[in-house]
Amino acid sequence: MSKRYKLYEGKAKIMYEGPEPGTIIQYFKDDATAFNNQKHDLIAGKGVINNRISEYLMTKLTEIGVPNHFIRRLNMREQLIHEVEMLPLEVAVRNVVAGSLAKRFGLEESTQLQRSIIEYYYKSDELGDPLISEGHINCFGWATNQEIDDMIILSLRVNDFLVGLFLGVGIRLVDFKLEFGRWHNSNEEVQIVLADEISPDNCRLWDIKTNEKMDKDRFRRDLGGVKEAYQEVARRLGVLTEINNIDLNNHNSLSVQDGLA
Ligand code: AIR
Ligand code: ASP
Repeated sequence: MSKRYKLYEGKAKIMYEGPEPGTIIQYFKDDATAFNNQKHDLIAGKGVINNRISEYLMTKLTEIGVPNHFIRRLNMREQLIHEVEMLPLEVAVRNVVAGSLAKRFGLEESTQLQRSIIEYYYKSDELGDPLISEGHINCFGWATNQEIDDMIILSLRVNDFLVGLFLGVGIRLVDFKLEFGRWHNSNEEVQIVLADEISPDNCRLWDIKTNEKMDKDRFRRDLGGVKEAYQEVARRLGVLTEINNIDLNNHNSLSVQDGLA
């Protein structure tokens, strides 16, 4: 494989310079981290599964007009994306009480919320991603009020769409985290677009009948069966049908052209 320029390496992904200006290659690693990197492991095949799930969901979101950074999948672990200026924010959308919301307010997990809640976190490993308000975002110059409005509208549209999509395959979308970026589009305009990934790494997904967790909480809470749960999400969505359990361990960046993707 030819040498490529690595732009950035995160906990679960690596960004390489793309083939054309304004493009980036997003590589999905098998690394799983939680609690600010205190917990770390490799889940063989996780990157392959997340690449496919995120491709599927971003493509669907494009179809309903939610602007996002996804261009196309390149191979088992990589996708081509638009280069965007990432906002240093995590936007969490919650439909059901779980995780840090349950902890913060001493609430029982699994209580359905009367309306969806949007929360913002400042992305900073050193500070442990603190919860922030729109006031902080605006005052510290992380996004304008217009950009905050755009993120809210997009987040709620994504939520409505994904709740229905997952319900259709027997999964409750409890909560999830989105990240946004500024994209300088072809008309020289700057637009807020959805970026990063949407996968079981950043959604809480519970089986509708059994409430079994099918997401990264299996890793965070040492429940086991992480890869199997991610695979089941992929299977229900109808993606990654050609790959079986064993194959997943061996796939690196095999290209679509090799007929293996
Ligand atoms: N999330 C937040 N930071 C990183 C991730 N992946 C996601 C979680 C969960 C939602 O945001 O996976 O779906 C809310 O997380 P929490 O921990 O605030 O309850
Ligand atoms: N930012 C955290 C991490 O990946 C989120 C989590 O606990 O999953 O380390």
